[in-house]
Amino acid sequence: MLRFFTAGESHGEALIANLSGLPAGIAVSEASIDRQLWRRQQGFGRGGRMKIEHDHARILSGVRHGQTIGSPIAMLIENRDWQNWSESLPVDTGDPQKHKAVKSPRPGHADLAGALKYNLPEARYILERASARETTARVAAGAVAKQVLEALDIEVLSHVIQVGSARLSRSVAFEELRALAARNQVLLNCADEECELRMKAEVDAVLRTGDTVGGVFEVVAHNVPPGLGTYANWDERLDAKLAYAVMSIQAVKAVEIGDGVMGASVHGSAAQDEIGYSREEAISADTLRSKFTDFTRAGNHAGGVEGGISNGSDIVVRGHLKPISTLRRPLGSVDFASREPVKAAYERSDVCAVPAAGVVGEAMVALTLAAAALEKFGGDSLVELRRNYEGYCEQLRNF
Ligand code: EPS
Repeated sequence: MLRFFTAGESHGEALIANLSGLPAGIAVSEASIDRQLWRRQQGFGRGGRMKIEHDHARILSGVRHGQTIGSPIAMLIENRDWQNWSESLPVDTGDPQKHKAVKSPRPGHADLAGALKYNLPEARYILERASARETTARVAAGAVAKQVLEALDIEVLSHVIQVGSARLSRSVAFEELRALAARNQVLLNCADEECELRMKAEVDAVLRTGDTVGGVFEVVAHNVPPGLGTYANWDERLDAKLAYAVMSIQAVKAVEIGDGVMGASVHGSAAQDEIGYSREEAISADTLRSKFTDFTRAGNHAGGVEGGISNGSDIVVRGHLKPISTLRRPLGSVDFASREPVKAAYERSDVCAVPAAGVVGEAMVALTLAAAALEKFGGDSLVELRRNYEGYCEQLRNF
C-alpha cells in the first residue's frame, strides 16, 4: 500500500516527506525531484520567499544506487529562511520577547478556526503549518510517485487555464503540456501566449491594488490504462480519490473532473462521449483512442473516469483556487487580545500561486494514480509490477 505523509512548518528548520509502499527497482534521483521542486517555485505573482529558497530534496533512506530498495523513503528539504526565524520560533522555550505573534486573523486563512481549535491565543503556530509551504514536501513525494508511473509509461502534467477573469478558450494537446513543463522560464504556465498575457494583466492589476487573484489549474494524466478504481464501494471510486487529493491543496475550493461543471447545464446527449470501434490506423482528428484498445470516443467530457473507473482517455482534474487570503491591503478582522476591530495581519505572501498549485496538483494526482496502479498491479519489484501490467495490457488487447 502506497502511503505518504509530510511534516514541517513554513519557518521551521526543514520539511520532511515520508513515502512507503514502493516496489524495489524504481529509478529515483534527487535531480528529477529537484526539477519538480523548482517548477513549484515558479510563476508570476510569487512573493519574496521564493527568492530566499532553492528547494532541494535530500533523500535520507529508501533509495540506493539510484533505485528504490523497497524500504520507506524519507526526504528532507531545508528551509533557508530558518536562519531568519531560529530565534523567534525556537524548538526550546527561547526568549518570549523575540516571538512574532500574528495578532489578528486573516479572513480565509486557517488563523481563526485554527486558534479556536487548538486553544491558542494568536495565530503564529496555525499559519506555520497551514501555509502552502507544506506543499514542497508533497511535490517531493509526488515526484517519486511520478517515477513509479513513468515505469508504466503514464505521464502527469498541468497547465493554468484561468487567472481571475482571464480564461483559456482553446483545447491544449498533451505535447503542448510537455513543452510547457520543459520550459526554464515560467510566467503563468499557460500554453497559449495571448491568454498568458491576459493572465499576467490580471496579476499586474492586483499587484497595483494590494489585492490577490485566484484561478484554475488543470492536471492531465496521459496513458492511464482503463480499469483503475472501481464503483464497487463509494470510497474506492477513482474520481472520488482524485477529488479528495486535489481538494486537500491549500486555497483549492472546488475540484472538477473533466467537464463536470458544464455537464450540469447541458442535456445528456451533449455531455457524454460517444463510443466507436476502429482497427484502422487512421481515425478522424476529433476522435480519441487510447493505446490500450480499439474502442474510440467522440470526446472526453468524462475526464477519463466513468463509473469511478479510469476509461483509458486522459484523466483531467481541475483545481479551482480562491485568491490567497493574505492581502497587502488587509480586510477587516478583530484583535485576538482586545477583540477590537482592526485590519487583518499582513505577512509577506504570494499574490497569485495558480501555476505552483498546478504543480502540487500534479503531485497529488500522481500519488493517487500510483497508489491505484500499485493496488491493481501489485508487485514488490519493478520486474513484477511490469509483468503484471503487461499481462493486463495483453488482456485488454484480446478483449
Ligand atoms: C510558500 C511559502 C510561504 C508563503 C506561501 C507559500 O512563505 P512565507 O510565508 O515565508 O512568505 O509565501 O504561503 C501562503 C501564501 C500562505 O498563505 O500561507 C511556498 O513555499 O509555497
